[in-house]
Amino acid sequence: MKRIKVEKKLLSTNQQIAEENRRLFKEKGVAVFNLLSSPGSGKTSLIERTVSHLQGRLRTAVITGDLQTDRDAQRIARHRVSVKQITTGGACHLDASMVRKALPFFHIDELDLLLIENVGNLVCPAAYDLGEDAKVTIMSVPEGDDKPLKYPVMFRISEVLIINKVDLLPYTDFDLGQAIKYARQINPAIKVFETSCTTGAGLEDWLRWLEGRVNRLSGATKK
Ligand SMILES: Nc1nc2c(ncn2[C@@H]2O[C@H](COP(=O)(O)OP(=O)(O)OP(=O)(O)O)[C@@H](O)[C@H]2O)c(=O)[nH]1
Ligand SMILES: [Mg+2]
Repeated sequence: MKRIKVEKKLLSTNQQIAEENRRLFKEKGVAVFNLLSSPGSGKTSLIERTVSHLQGRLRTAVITGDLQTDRDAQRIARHRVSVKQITTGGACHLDASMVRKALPFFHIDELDLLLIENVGNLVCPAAYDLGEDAKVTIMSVPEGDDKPLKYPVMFRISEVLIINKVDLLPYTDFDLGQAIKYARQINPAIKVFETSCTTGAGLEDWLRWLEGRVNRLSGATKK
C-alpha cells in the first residue's frame, strides 16, 4: 500500500515537471521526440541516420539515456551534433527531471529538434512523460512480430511505430503484415514506417514525415 502511494507521488511529480518541460519546448519552438524500444532494436542507429540527413536542414540536438555507459553518445557525437549523455545509474527509464537537468547543456533557443533516446526497455519508460511532442517506438525484425500484443502500453501511447531491420526479413519468420495488424489492434492511429538503418531502406519516408512535423511544430513558434 505504502509502495503504491510512493509510486503515485513520484509519477505525479514527474508529470508536473514534464508539463514544465513541454511549456519550455513550445515557447522555444523546439520539437521533441522520445525514442523507445527494447535493447538493440536500433534507436542509436536511427538517430545517427537521422541527424546526418538533417545536417544543415534542421538544428538538432540529442539526449541519450543509458544505464551505465556513454557509448551511444560517442557514436552520435561523430555526426557533429550536440549530444548530452544521461547515465541513469541503474534506473530503467529516463524521467522528466533528468531531461530538465540536461537542458542547460544546449543552446535551446537555437534548436529546432531534440531527439531523446530512452533506456532500452519496452516497459518502464512508458510510465514517464518527458514533455515530448511524440513518442516513437522502434521494434525490430529479430524480436518477433508479436511485440505489440506483449507490450501494449508502449504501442498505445506511441504516435509512430518504426519496424527496423527489414533487411533481415528473409532470414526470419517475422510477418510484417501481422506485426502492423497487431500494432493497429492496440493503437488504430499509429503511423508505421518500415526501415533498415543498415541498408537505408525506408528511411526517406521517416525523414520526410519527421521534417514535415518539426517544421509545423517549431515553425509556428519561430515565425
Ligand atoms: N541488420 C540490421 N542491423 C541493424 C539495423 N539497425 C541497427 N542494427 C544493428 O543492431 C545493433 C544494435 O543497434 P543500436 O542502434 O545500437 O540499438 P539501440 O536500440 O540503440 O540499443 P541500446 O541503446 O543498447 O538499447 C547494432 O549492431 C546495429 O548495427 C538494421 O536495420 N539492420
Ligand atoms: Mg542505443
